[in-house]
Amino acid sequence: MRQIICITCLCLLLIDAYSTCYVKCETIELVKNGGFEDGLSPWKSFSYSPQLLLNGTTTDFRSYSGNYSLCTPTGSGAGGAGGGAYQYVSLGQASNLRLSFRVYLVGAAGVTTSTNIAVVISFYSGDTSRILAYYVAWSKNIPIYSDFPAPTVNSEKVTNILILGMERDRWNYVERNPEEDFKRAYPSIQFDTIREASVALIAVCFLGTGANINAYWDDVSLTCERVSTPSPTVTPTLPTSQPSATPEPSLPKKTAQAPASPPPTTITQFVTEQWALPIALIGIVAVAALGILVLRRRMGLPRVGETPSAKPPSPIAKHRLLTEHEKQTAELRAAKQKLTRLTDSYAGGEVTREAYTTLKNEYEDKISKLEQSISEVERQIKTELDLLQTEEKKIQKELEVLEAKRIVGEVSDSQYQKSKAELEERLRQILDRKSSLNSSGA
Ligand SMILES: [Ca+2]
Repeated sequence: MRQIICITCLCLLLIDAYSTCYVKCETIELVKNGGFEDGLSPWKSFSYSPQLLLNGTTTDFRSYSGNYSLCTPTGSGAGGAGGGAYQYVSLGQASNLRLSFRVYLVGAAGVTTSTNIAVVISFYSGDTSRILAYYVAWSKNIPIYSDFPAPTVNSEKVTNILILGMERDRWNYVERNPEEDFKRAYPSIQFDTIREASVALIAVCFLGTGANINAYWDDVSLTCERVSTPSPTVTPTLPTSQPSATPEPSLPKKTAQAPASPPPTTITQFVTEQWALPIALIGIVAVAALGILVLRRRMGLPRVGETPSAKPPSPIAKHRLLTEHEKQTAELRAAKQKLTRLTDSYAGGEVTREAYTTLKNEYEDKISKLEQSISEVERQIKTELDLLQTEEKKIQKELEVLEAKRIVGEVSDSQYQKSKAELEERLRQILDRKSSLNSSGA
């Protein structure tokens, strides 16, 4: 097994060493942690309304790849309630920008009555900024931010684009060329003067619908092509007859990772002939060591110097819906207590009839709204529990089928162990999710 890994690594490394030396353009991922497997970092989460905090959060409830995605939640609010997350990216001398992402829309897609869900890319050049807002759901008369034009209108600084064909309750894939969109939207601005950008994912609901219209995001990617240097480790020892490229004086400060211009072909050939083999050899040792390490981990063996230990169970975080349910139930209890006190005070002659009537109407109105809202949350909890129940049954069935396959010899022992571990892990996640929802009494 180790030999196979080493040979594979050697082949990959040789291909890599040669392609590094010859390929002059490389595709660079500008978004960090676009799959949300490393928590939120370096994304910054934000809440649309300071009154109702609904920051974007990572969740293991749903993911397209890996275990996590970003959930941009929405709430009920006439001024807009929702949230999201954003991160800044350094474009440098980028060309051929390509944006792609997966989005799972719960209950809203395309043109809606009250919900905006979008990826907003802001491009910065000096003091100016220009914005492309890619909507996957829009309420055509309500701008996503108060200083933006309505979705169906564009302004000097904001261009709104509705992405059609989105479907509810499934993962949608979106791919765009923001560079082309930018050039079309802002023909008077030279794209290559843009050096920085921010990518924001956001969902907002503008009415008190109480509907569950969250969005989940995964595999967010913004790539560009940049001219690559052959190999940074050998550059300093190259013959110095060719001066290294200097940045154009008109450009703003370059970031640390901004690459230099490619050396002439003669230098590339020199690097190939003189350095490819030593680089390949160093790489082989490193990658082979890594391969063995990965293999040991896959087989469940501890790292050298590491004592095997059982993974401590992570505490089960309370589900957002459950928190909301508890909060609203407490508010309802308080409102009912106040109404009882008011009625008693009126009966005892402490409160005038007029004050009693006014406050009574207010409390009754509040109680009625809270009761409606609570029953909506309970409905959502029930829906999620039903989904989890279905998924749990499915996995149980898959486990039974797997067991049968092992008995009849259709799967090898190692395949069986691997599949079983995967299924049990999925089952564990579902049970955790159920526990996080379960004390609601819904
Ligand atoms: Ca993910």
